[in-house]
Amino acid sequence: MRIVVLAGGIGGARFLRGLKQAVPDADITVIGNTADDIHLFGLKVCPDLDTVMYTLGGGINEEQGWGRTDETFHLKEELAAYGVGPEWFGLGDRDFATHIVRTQMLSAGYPLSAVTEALCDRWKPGVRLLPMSDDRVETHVAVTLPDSGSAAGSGERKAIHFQEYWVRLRASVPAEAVVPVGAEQAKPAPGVLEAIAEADVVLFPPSNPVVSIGTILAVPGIREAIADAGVPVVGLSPIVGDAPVRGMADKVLAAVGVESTAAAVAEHYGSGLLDGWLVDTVDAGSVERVEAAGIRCRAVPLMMTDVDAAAQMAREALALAEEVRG
Ligand code: FO1
Repeated sequence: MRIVVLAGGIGGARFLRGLKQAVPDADITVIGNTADDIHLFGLKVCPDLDTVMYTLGGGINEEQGWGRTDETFHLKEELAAYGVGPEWFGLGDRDFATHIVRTQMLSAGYPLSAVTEALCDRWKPGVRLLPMSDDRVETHVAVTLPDSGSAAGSGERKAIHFQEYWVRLRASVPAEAVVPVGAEQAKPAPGVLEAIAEADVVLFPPSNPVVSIGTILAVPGIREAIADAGVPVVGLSPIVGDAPVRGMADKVLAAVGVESTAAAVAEHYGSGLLDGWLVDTVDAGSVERVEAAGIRCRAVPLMMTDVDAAAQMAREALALAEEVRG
């Protein structure tokens, strides 16, 4: 079975680990979000690709869900001693090596897709990991910073990098707009459209519908390829009991005018894209609303407490795919 999965960071990576356990013989292609990518200290950092690669390759910091296990922060401390930041983004020594190799290869002219393949040679994630695009796409968030009452510029509206919104501000101010800068001009990375065309099923894990899956779908050609593939497309709700399972998805959902409920996220994707949708058992009451929108819906446990739980979610998603296939 050929499965294509659109993935953001932690939610996508943990779901993929379950999917691999559920169907060890499946041929899995992951289309990873790269709009969270950021240039820091002259290096290109790809948080979502790395989170998938480290999680499936056994190198992830399990508690955080991002970054490396057994990490140290000497380099960051040395940079801070020179007054070189940002101090709010936690890059560890082991993780730095990945960004150095990636940046060297990019500087030598390799596209991000080839660099990702080279990095995966080491980590052997057991899936084919493709960036959504080799072109630069960067999510910016429009915010009005709180009026500090002092300096000029306080209370100003500005666009900031997604990581600054997510990590430095911890989404503490409303996201007024979320813009995947560069998406309109971006092309799908080599292999992306081919993988979709050859897939037996496409899955949307419980990743952020706006800044993860939303940005992948914003790359021209990807949404159309999925809608036209003629295979079941099944998603899993990242919202359980009207709140995000992890992260702050509700903040960015508000920016695109979508309420933070499992049913509203399904409607946001729409029946033109989605054939099946899994909600958590606590949201069983929303099954009818989703089905009224033309999307087959089932309520099953959606908390990825461990790999077995994630594997069971993957089995449910594949069972729903078979059901809609008819
Ligand atoms: N998330 C944090 O909350 N704080 C951090 O300092 C941080 C650093 C970081 C470094 C490398 C990396 O691959 C991911 C990192 N993340 C961090 C996670 C990341 O910011 C986001 O969770 C994802 O971009 C959202 O998918």
